[in-house]
Amino acid sequence: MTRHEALARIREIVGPAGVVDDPLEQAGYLIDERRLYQGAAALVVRPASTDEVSAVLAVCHEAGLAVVPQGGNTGYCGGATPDDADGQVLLSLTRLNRIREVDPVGFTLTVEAGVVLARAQAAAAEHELLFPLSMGSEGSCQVGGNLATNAGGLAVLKYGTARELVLGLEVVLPDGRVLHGLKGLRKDNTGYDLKQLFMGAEGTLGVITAAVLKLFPAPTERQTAWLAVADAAAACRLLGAARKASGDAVTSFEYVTRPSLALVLSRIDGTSDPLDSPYEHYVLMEMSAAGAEGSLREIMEQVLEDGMARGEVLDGAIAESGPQRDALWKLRESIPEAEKHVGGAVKHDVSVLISRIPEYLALAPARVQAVTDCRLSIYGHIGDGNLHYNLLPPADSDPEAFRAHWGAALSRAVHGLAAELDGSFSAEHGVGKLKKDELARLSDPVELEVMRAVKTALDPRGIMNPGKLFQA
Ligand code: FAD
Ligand code: 2HG
Ligand code: ZN
Repeated sequence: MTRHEALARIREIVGPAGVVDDPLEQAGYLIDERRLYQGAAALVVRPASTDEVSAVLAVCHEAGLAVVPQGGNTGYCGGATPDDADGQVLLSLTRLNRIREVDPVGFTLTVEAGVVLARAQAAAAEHELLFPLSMGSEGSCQVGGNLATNAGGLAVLKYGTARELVLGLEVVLPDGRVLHGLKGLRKDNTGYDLKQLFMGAEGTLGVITAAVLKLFPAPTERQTAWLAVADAAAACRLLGAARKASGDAVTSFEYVTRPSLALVLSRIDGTSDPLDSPYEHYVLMEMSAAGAEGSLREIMEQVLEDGMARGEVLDGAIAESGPQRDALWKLRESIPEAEKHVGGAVKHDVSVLISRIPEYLALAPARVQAVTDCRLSIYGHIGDGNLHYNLLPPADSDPEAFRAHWGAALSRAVHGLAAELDGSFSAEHGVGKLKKDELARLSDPVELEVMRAVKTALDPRGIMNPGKLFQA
């Protein structure tokens, strides 16, 4: 089948509603969230069912046409953007957006890949249940994209990353065959756990079309506190104490440094410092529980009092209402937007053992300043050992020139230190195009060989998202 014939056949499969021809409409699919990559496509298709995805992939497989899956296009590593050679098929999952089933007895939710994360959360909430995956992009990212990147976010400490929330997966393989894995069993030891291969694979092994997700009782009480802490080591100790004292009710434990908070306060409307004086280190701690009305408040207060007595907590404010809680979360969740206002951010997403966070933070400034002068914006999910060690251009420099000139060397320094401390250079955002050289540089060679073997076994023609994850 020629390329021309294949593209015509794909048009027939999805029909006119399944093709985006208008250049203006196409544009949004061809550039990534961070505006780091601009691509082109032979065709932008939006199949409406698993059968259509399967038929499209069968044609692409036969014709040797590359396929780039795309969910909400909020990814940070350019994984959902085609290359600029005009030869790849951009396959958007947006129309696979049905909630297939909520099972309030088994606590599961079956959704198609294109369901926006916030909609999946709302579908669970209708049954007084919780789908706990949560992140700043939840209004646009899709469940399929979350699973393909094994997303993290704001409640990993309690509920795990995306892959830990999945009981079953439906996947279209590169040749069009469908792996029907939606039984949703809690126990099933019948050989390899194949679904795990596709989560975190960033679209390089197949297209996720649906998933059975785990639900939990919806919390009936939340306590949220904004705390000034002595330093990162104090924050880590406080985390352990809070987990023990609350019977593991700590759902989020987010670290924010003063420069990141200052950015938010100066750039984001409607924000204000909850504390009277400025401090260098903050923690946003949230505890939540189902069915234990009233008791968490006392526990939170006791944890803060004990933390103050040990000198870990310097000051703090506990939210007294829903709006106050939202205001505290806005301070944390607006940091990426505030960084966007500055421009030129060289962003990182490293992880180390929680106990090594202080060591990482002590060593990193000298490593980056040895590359070039820059401003630090450090925050992240320290409850998961995950830091966003973001570097901003000096006040007087051109943001884009800063990133273009220094970005790669700064990232090598930040990632290299994570590797030295036995950590990861990509904790939750994935690899995509942006970090594939780092995967080659920093991964164990045996690990890489096994990954390539899996890739070759499942996608022998290399049509799934080429140029992502692996160097050519
Ligand atoms: P896309 O960007 O469309 O795609 C991401 C990758 O998955 C690509 O490689 C793509 O090819 C592949 N893919 C997409 N759908 C499928 C599918 N159905 N089958 C196979 N492959 C597929 N991430 C976090 O982990 N934690 C955070 O806290 C967080 N906060 C964020 C806050 C903001 C403001 C923004 C803009 C982003 C944030 N992100 C965060 C990054 C991003 O939202 C996540 O990586 C998210 O999981 C991507 O989902 P998506 O649907 O947008 O995927
Ligand atoms: C977050 O934790 C996201 O807010 C985005 O993962 C981090 O923008 C960033 O660097
Ligand atoms: Zn994050």
